[in-house]
Amino acid sequence: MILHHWDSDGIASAALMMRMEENENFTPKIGNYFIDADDMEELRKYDEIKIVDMNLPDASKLCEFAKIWIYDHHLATKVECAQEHFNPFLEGKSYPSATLVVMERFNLPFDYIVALGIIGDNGPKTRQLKEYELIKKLEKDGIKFNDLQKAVELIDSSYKINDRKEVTENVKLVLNGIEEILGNEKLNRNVELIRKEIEKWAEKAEKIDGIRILKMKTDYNIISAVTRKIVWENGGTALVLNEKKDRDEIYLRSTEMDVRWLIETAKKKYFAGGKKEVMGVVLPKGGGKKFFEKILNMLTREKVY
Ligand SMILES: [Mn+2]
Repeated sequence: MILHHWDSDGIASAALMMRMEENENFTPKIGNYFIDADDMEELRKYDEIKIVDMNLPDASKLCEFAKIWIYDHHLATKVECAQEHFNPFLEGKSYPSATLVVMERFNLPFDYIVALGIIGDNGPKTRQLKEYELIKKLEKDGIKFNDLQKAVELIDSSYKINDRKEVTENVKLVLNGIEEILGNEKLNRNVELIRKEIEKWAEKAEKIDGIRILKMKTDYNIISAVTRKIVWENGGTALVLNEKKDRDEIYLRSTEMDVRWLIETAKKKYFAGGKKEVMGVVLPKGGGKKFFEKILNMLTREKVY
């Protein structure tokens, strides 16, 4: 069994594994960076699990019933019970994608699948990476950077519309080549739906005390894209709440302040992460509103503006 992240890098890394050895594949419930009880139940059926592009805090629990192998590039600490934990980060080296880790470990050639992982995790910043040279060399085989970017958008559309089954099916699609991905009608329809949904919500943002705020309700995984659109178009700070069927989400992005202190505050109670200019928080259903008001209060009361 190959257990992989739901984004392009995870799907492409699973595809590289699958090309070496036919296997089944599995992604955790979208949004869960851990194995919940249902997923654990399903995984218990397998006695060999290869984990790619995920740093699971509970990976060692899998060792109770399976042999595990891990190929990853996230910040991690060594999982001692694994047959192999290959992550250059354990030696202090940062890799731009898990596909590069799998490529290096198994002496694979640099191809479009490896490139999809890099572009998926790094977006337009890919142009600044040393691997960009290798991606440009793929052009002689008719594989253009623009097409790879478009393919990543199509592959990522499956998790954005929250379709877990489609995410796992995309692993085989990736193995069929770039043309197959670009020509996939379902994925192209997804991209259009997502674009409209992002637009619909982003224009509803209101400015209160210098902050653009938005409360939305969508099961699409687009809160980061909606927040980014609000900030890119207006500058400043945007705070967004999304109430989903099974959980609440809060996202904050700012061009004018360092939000890391807020991440630390959020981490005390919820699953939170981010960097200097962004924070994402996942909260239990119904818990979002109160914390949203609390953040808004802290931002305005502390007169950051
Ligand atoms: Mn990755």
